[in-house]
Amino acid sequence: MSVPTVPYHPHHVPESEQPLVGDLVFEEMNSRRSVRDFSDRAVPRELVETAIRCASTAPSGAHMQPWTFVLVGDPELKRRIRIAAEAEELENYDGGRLPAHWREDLAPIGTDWRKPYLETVPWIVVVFEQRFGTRPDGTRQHHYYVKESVGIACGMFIDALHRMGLSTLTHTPSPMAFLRTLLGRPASERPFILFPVGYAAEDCQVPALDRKGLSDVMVEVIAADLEDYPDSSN
Ligand code: IYR
Repeated sequence: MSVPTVPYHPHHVPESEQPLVGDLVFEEMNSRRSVRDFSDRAVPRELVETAIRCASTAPSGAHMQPWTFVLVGDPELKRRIRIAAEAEELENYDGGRLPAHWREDLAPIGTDWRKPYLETVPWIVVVFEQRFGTRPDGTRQHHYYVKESVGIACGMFIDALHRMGLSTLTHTPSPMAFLRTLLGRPASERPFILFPVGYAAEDCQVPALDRKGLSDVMVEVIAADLEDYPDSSN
């Protein structure tokens, strides 16, 4: 049984405008930064819902859409999340759970176990991966490429927030199992990333980082460069 098809109308950009559009998209995405200093300024719930709708347009294995976005605006629940996250991070940073090389790599970024922003922000969105689903008849539905699918959705969520003028941080207060119990999610779901969502604080500072350039992240490969490749034709 196959699904019916409908004509696809690709988002059209005239060829002459593509380079400019590309540059503008890059400028916008390159101006995004992860933020740890948030304002307590209110964010309408609809904006976060829109970002979640954007994220949920992501491609996914067999179109299973194996994600749940848990929205938290309740101050008491944000407080509980902060307390539990800080307990894990205290063990990471000061209890020796992070290996020395990891602590050294984080030192320039200046992070520590304290996560006050978890209470400052108007919203926390915790993205859960659904390891498997449940069909209406109660049987188990396989999910495929779950991490890839949820990772892509999270990237799109981050970009959607940024385009609306909001800020976030990809926070993984590892191990994150506490989020499943704290937020009452089923055993089929696993916390993937916790996103504090809000406006960046007015005096927000971010590390002066450079991004890798194109030549650092891209290689073009042609067959002629691969003479030694054990090809089946020779
Ligand atoms: N989850 C910890 C540690 C941490 C890890 C990495 I990799 C970072 O880029 C930043 C922090 C924390 O949030 O502090």
